Amino acid sequence: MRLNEIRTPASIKHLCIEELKELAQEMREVIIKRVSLNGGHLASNLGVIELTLALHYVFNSPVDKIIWDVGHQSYPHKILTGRLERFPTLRQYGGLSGFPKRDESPHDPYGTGHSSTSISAALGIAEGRDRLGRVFKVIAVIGDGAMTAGLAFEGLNHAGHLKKDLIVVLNDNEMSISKNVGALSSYLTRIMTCNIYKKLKKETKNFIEFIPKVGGHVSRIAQKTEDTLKYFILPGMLFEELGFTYIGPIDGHDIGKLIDAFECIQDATGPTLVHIITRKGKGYEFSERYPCTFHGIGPFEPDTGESKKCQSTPSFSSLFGQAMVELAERDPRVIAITAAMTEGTGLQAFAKRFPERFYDVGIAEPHAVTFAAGLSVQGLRPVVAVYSTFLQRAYDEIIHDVCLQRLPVIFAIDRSGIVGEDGPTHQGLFDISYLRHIPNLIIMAPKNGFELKEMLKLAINHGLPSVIRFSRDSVCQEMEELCSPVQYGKAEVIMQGKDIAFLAIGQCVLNAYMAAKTLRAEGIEAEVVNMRFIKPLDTESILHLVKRIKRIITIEENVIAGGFGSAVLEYLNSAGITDVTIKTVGIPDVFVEHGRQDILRHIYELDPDGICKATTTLLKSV
Ligand SMILES: Cc1ncc(C[n+]2csc(CCOP(=O)(O)OP(=O)(O)O)c2C)c(N)n1
Repeated sequence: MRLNEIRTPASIKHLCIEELKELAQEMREVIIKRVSLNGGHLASNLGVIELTLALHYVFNSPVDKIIWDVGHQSYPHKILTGRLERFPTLRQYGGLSGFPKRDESPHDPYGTGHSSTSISAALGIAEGRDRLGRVFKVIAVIGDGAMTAGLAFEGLNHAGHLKKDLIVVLNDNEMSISKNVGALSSYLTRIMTCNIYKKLKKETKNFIEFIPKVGGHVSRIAQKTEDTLKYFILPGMLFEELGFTYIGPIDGHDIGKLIDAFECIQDATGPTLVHIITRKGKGYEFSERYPCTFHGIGPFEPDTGESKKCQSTPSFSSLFGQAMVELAERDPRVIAITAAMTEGTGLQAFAKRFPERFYDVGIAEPHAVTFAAGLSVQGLRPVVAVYSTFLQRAYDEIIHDVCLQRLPVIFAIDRSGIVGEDGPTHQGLFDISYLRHIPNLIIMAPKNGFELKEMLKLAINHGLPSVIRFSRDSVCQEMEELCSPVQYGKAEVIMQGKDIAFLAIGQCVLNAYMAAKTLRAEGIEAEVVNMRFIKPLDTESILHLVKRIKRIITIEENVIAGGFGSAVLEYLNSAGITDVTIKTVGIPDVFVEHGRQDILRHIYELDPDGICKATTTLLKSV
């Protein structure tokens, strides 16, 4: 059977192992080709092809619910659940999402994108099922990286207590994006290499025969040996103690073994954890060799694995990484912290140069923040490098552990604004709104690499909780050339004008500047102000400005509600200034879908065209 004949997962149920293996090969080719064209999460998907086939072979989606943690590894699942034809549109605007999405298919019972939600969600679904007397299976598939988060442990803890019928598949490839870290990761490695396991594996044809509580003949054998086994076999004791029946480790690329395991446990009672071992990037030499590079990748040449992107100017992330190394050379108090995003946040060079001052805490953003707070109590200057969307997890820690105590923790918030193809779970469009109202916090946004470094310096020296917010983009050469000293709480005028003023922050300064240049050719003189500080707002400059210019457009890549534009409006209102017309350009009250950044910026009128249009409308209206 060919892949394109599969309309529903039920079609694979009559296939033999050999046919499933052929299908696996075909799925690999389809995924490699598509990701090489569209970009996406390659290595994680290649690692779960056999698992996905085995799950769909044994369980009956969509009646049975499969929840993919993070969801970045759901491409094989999408292909098997009727989305092969749409697969060429993967991650493109209007096309298939790169993550499971409830409104995309009934086979996606739960949307994911952020890590470590699957166990809690699966437990909730299982509890809801039982309350309503429904009958189906619930399976959460979670990676060893995602398992490092507190949320995953909270789910395990509660599952062991509720004792619901629930299957957790732990997909262990020893990798998060980069090498997995932490005590749990070491524990899982010990399970894999455990001598007792090896011995047992040799002595028994099939380890699954020893699984306790699985019914029938197998169950009887298992029951007898359960007590001895439980305390004899070290693997999985941690999970057993948490109330799970532990099964594994199982070779996650052996479809036959996976099917046997799932068939054995499908009617098991209580929570069951199936521990499978996979290889990240399996079946494509470049992703096997460089799983981290191929975790999430832009378009590449499939024959060579070479990236197709020719980046002429550096990204904000890499400039941040450079600045961190330079500042740490001079100031021994500087510490870098990441929650499993060393590469994404540009911290590789720092990690190499200062391994003893670098912490990858695992996918544990709340812990990263409170850990930083603790370090700062000792007089250190921890910099938490984190994506805007993932910092959402640590809201209370920012307030309670950092700002309330006025601790000098610095947040380097990367991927602020529109991030593009990863879609609504990853857009960084809320940070200004979830941070601006917190007392004691300074919030800055650089327009170029120079300002980014100056702001970092300022934050380190100032000793107050500080945020530096920057986007996923590369810096623009034209902006790089505009460098004036960064002064605390002060804005910078980069183009004088008289008809209208653009108050912009961060990356938006570039588009405001481009729009102002276009408008100038049409005889409209716009003043472009790089606000630099969202908090404290440069009210003095705004006050001066509104005496000269009565029309203002604020521009930000953030939701309008509670954002930077709101801060300007709040100020003008509190100052009793009523003779100024203001338009706030930003994201309305919607979740921004996936698609290229330029397409999304155009749709939300955040590009130079959109700003010109807003200008013309505003000038006409008054
Ligand atoms: C809360 C949160 N923080 C960070 C990320 C970024 N992220 C995506 S996948 C991933 C690693 C996941 O590792 P694992 O669960 O082992 O899956 P694998 O890719 O190895 O299959 C990380 C850190 C995220 N999605 N959510």
